[in-house]
Amino acid sequence: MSDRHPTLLQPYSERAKTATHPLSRYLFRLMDLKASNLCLSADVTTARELLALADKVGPSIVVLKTHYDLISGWDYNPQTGTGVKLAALARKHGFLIFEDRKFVDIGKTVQMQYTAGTARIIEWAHITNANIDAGKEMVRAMAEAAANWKARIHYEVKTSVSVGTPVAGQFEDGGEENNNATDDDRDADGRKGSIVSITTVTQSFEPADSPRLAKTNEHGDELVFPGIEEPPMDRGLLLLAQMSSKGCLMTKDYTQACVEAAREHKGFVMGYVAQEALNSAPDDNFIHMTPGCKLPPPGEEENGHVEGDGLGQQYNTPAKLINILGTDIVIVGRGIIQAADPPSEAERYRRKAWKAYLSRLG
Ligand code: BMP
Repeated sequence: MSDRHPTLLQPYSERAKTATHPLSRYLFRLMDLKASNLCLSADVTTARELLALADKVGPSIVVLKTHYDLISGWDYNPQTGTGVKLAALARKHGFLIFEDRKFVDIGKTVQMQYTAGTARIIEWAHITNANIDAGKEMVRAMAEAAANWKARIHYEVKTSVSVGTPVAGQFEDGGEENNNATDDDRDADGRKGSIVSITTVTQSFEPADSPRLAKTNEHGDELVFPGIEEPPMDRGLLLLAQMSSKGCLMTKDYTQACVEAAREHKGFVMGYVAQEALNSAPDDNFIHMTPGCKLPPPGEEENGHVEGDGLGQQYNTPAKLINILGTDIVIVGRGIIQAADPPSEAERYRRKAWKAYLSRLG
């Protein structure tokens, strides 16, 4: 870590002005507005629990991190499913959604995993992350997929359904729909052959007039967090530069390759999942999100040692991560989820992490 990098002493409101990525600029402003540098890692087991937790803890956080693949009952419906409901809660409480997917594969495969398939992650997650062991080209592939997606969602698909009697041409040339059967095509009852009617789906593209994705969500669609506009439609990537787990095999060279990839793709890479600040070039202003964070129980020495989880996870306190190691957002899972009262525990984490940031500013 470069101890003296200027970003370590800059308020988030200042960093909002110079960050390259539109979503980073937005996130820094949101952090300043909510006085929060807390991300909840919502590692619960059902979609119902996920949504309830997001609604309760939403006021304390700026980012909610998901692992959609450990949630049972995840509803994949792109109009009404779990991603859409989560997006509505994100608007209501003012937080960004970060799907901790840790993409790693050849470029073509990650493009498809990111934008398509069952989960269509790009549609509901503002942020995702990548392990770039597969090489830096993967980042370019994801950036390209995100740019194409953004260009496409400036238009929304308008679907209209009509029921009518088919004419022969519809089956033969597969071309334009035509429900206006002529008298010649019909028998006395207005039917053509043995086919009575057909449902025709017509799709046209219309400009979307709002940056919202979830126009069709009935619950809470109108609720928007006050004090800041909705986030930009840009998607952002965090590079998994360092991990919190014991014996992690990510080398210094790998971390350095992440730093280079971030600089090469500033328009898409917001920053890192890392254990320390990695900004070192004069104009670096990447954001650092850090898992492996836990507080000692209330009443115990605030900066005392925190035991790992026995499965390789290692923990540091918000004070150490933010104030000493210079990261920006702490990611907390079980420290909050397993507390007797998660919303008040989230508030305790928010206060401690924010205090550590203020101490860093001096
Ligand atoms: P917890 O606070 O309960 O230990 O959860 C940490 C979360 O952060 C988990 O979702 C885990 O997958 C994630 N994570 C991590 O712990 N260390 C890393 O280096 C990277 C992660 O994404």
